Amino acid sequence: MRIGLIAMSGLRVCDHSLLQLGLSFPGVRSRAQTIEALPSLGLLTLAAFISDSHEVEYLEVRELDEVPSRFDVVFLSFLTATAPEAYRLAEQFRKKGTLTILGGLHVTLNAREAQGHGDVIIIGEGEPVMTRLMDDLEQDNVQSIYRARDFAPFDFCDAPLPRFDLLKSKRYTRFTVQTQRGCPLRCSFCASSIHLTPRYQVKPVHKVIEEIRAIKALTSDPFIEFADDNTFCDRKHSRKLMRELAKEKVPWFTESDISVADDPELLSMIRDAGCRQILIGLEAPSAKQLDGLEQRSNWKAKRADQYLSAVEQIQSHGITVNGCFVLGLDSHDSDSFDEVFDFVERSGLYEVQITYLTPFPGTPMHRQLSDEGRILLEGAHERCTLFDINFQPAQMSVEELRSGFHALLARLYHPREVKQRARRFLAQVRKKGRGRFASSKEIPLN
Ligand code: B12
Repeated sequence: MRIGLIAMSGLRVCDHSLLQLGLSFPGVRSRAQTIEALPSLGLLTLAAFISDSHEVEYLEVRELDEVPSRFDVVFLSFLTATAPEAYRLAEQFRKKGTLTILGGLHVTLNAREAQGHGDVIIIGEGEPVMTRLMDDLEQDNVQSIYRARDFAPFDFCDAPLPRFDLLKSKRYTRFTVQTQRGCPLRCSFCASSIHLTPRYQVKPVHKVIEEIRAIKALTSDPFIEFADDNTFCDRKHSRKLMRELAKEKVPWFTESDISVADDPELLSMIRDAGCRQILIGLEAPSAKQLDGLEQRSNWKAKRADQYLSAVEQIQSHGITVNGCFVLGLDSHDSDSFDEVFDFVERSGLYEVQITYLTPFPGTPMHRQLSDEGRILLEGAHERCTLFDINFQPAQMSVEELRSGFHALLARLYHPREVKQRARRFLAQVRKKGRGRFASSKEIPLN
């Protein structure tokens, strides 16, 4: 069989004024380029289950001028924002007689909808299903739906090496590697891997290192982005991973919760292992605003009073923090924009990311807002970009949220602020004498 793996990568934003505004700022421009540059780890992972007797090709959707006829089967991987595009593409493939298989987070959360658009849909993680799916394809006995939960649970100890070699002829310099899946926290808006996996699990360290070496074999100076939700929850695993990563000498970036700041020894190991930046979902600057957001133990609200000291602790180790804030929470009013700006000023955060509260279909947040009649356009998946509004805020009009967001973005990414944040980061590093940067020119941008 000729099998095409098609990734719907790239930045998606409907609000073009924001795009123009955003793209004129340095931080946002570099992020947009970053987003264009990452291949789909999901598809490369699935490819590892396809035997050599088949021809496999990995393609980004932007590489397609027209829908190719050369494939017998295509695997389409997409997120909510790209679901409408993916469905249109699927329709075109099916018209050409290509068997079209759909999977990923959006399909998992919206299986009934996806069923109408593909010949086959996969619900949940791909790994448990792939062996059976490939057998069925080879025997011309494919089913219309496969659910990961009907198969033996996937264990990261059995994780195959993703087929990074399929990217050989392309010029990628950034790659994703997964060291863990799932998250012990349950934030109401989260539309990430907690919806795929039944439990939090970590990948054996030797497997992570094997993946990094496979990437190093492709390109001499790769940048690694860990496709994790919360890398350092398992402290024993983290220490072992950092020790081994340090030997590989690759720069990397990851996502974590704030508790990583509790462990200075681990922070030193993280820095020595090549970490350039940790992205942390702070979500909001105060306990009042965070109340109820994390649904297991209100963890984020309980941690809010440690935010400032935690940022300083991490950054003083020479690791930049990218603090992420969500705008449009029910506790937010027109003062909230200034509160975020003031917090960023006080914290010395090196990097900031602001996004709108986004009700991804299939999440508790979406169900709540839908029940309250507060979704503006049901089914408008293309608005699930984190940079477009599709809900009625509780204490503001949609226009107030939008204009407050735009103004905050302009303030945060003003070149003067960006420079000042870099200066403050260096000052934190020098004060503690634990980092390695002599001047802002040396700060390694992710
Ligand atoms: C790396 C990453 C990216 C990369 C690469 C995306 C890609 N092509 O895979 C880039 C930078 C391009 C990107 C872009 C965007 N992203 Co992004 N991204 C991530 C991140 C950090 C990791 C994803 C990952 O690689 N996971 C590991 C792989 C192994 O898992 P997986 O892809 O889910 O695949 C598994 C299964 O889903 C399944 N599977 C997946 N596809 C298929 C297909 C078939 C046919 C089958 C059988 C199975 C299958 O099998 C795989 C193995 O189990 C997550 C957050 C996180 N920490 O997880 C956000 C995340 C996925 N992104 C998100 C968003 C919103 C976006 C953007 C819309 C942002 C924007 N405004 O443009 C765009 C959308 C572009 C798109 N592709 O649709 C949201 C998505 C929420 C949702 N449910 O839609 C997340 C969860 C972050 C968040 N803040 O909530 N992203």
